[in-house]
This record gives sequence, structure tokens and C-alpha cells, in this order.
Amino acid sequence: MRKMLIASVVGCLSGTGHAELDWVANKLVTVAGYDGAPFAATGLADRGWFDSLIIANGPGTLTVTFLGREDAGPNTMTFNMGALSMSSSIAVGNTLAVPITGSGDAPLSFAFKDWVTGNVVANGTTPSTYASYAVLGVGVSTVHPSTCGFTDMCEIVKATVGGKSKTFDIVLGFNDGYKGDHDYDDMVVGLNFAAAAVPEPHPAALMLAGLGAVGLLARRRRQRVS
Ligand SMILES: [Ca+2]
Ligand SMILES: [Ca+2]
Repeated sequence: MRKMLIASVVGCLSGTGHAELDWVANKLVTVAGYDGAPFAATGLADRGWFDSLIIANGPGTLTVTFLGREDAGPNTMTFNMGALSMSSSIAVGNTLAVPITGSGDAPLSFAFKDWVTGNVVANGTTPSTYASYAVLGVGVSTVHPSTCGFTDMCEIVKATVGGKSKTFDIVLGFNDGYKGDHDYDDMVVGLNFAAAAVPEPHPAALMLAGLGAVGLLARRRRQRVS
């Protein structure tokens, strides 16, 4: 009994932070010829939000999962954040963990790079070249809670990776600098954000009540002993 009371008091002192990625949608684009093989949900995406701004409610950890690439004559692509980088030549399902240290809402400092054309596209930018990325699916968002209304969007967010079901906050498709298509399948990544646990204030009265109960138990124990 005493252990339970102490646990409940301690439990009041900490809580899990609010974990999510927000995004500010740019214009809707049609995705032509999406094939991002060998990602399980490919062939279904037919639209996305061009160069939308992705925002983390930091601090926390961003997990980037590689979900596929163009399967015909792919260029080498990377997804970069600071000194960390993920290449499009790795196996589907590989992840990159990126610590987010800022507090409050802040745009993620990522950039896609096409190493053949040299095009670099950063979060929320409108590039001067053909290269760009699009939000292909959204699982969690307070800014656009209803954007999973398209069937294809929902399916791509809840994908199968390595035979296991996996859900992503946001799925991004990068289109390389080649001017012949706009298929957004040249490098596809899934983003998940886990906010760091932060202390939450709790009414002092409840904590005092808990401590009082502990004291009462101790006094009863002393009475039993004596
Ligand atoms: Ca392309
Ligand atoms: Ca392509």
C-alpha cells in the first residue's frame, strides 16, 4: 500500500510530452507515375503537397525511415539533417534517428539532395529548379486533421515495411532534378517524431495529500510496533 502511494505521488511529477509533427501545406500537385519500389504502398499515391513546411514541436527525436526509390535508373539521393545523412542506396526500412534540440515549434532543418544534378531542396523552400519534394501522406497533424481523406494518402501512411505494419506521421517523396517527370518517387521517407518527456506541473494540494497519506501509514506502523 505504501509503495503504491509513493508511486502515485512520483507519477504526478512527470509526464510524456506532446508528440507530433505539424505541417503548413503548399499547393497540391499531381504525382505522375509514382512507383517508389519496393515500398509496399507504392502505385497508389497520385497527389501530394509540394514543398510543404514541416514543423516539430521540439525537443525530441525524429526518426526517418527509408521507404523506397525510383526503380528504373535511379539517381543517388540523400536526406540530410546537419551532419546526419540517409542515402537512397540503403535497404527499405532502415532508419535514421535525429535529435531535435530546439524548444517550441521549429521547422525541421532537412534538405534532400540529388547528387547527379546537384539540386538541393530544403524544408519549405520553393526551388528555382525542377527538383522538389511533396507530402504524400499524413498520419498525425493538428494543422490539417482531415488530409487523410484520400484513400491513397491513408494507405501510404500506414505502410508495410519488412512485412510489418508501420504508421508514419508524414511521408515525403522527393523528385529529382531530371526534367522529364514529376513522380516524387526518387527517394521516399517516412517521418515520425517523439517529443522528449517533460515535467508537467501538478496541483500542490494533491501531492501534499499523498505525502500526508504516507505519513499516516508511517504513524500507524509505529503505533503497531509500540
Ligand atoms: Ca523524377
Ligand atoms: Ca522517378
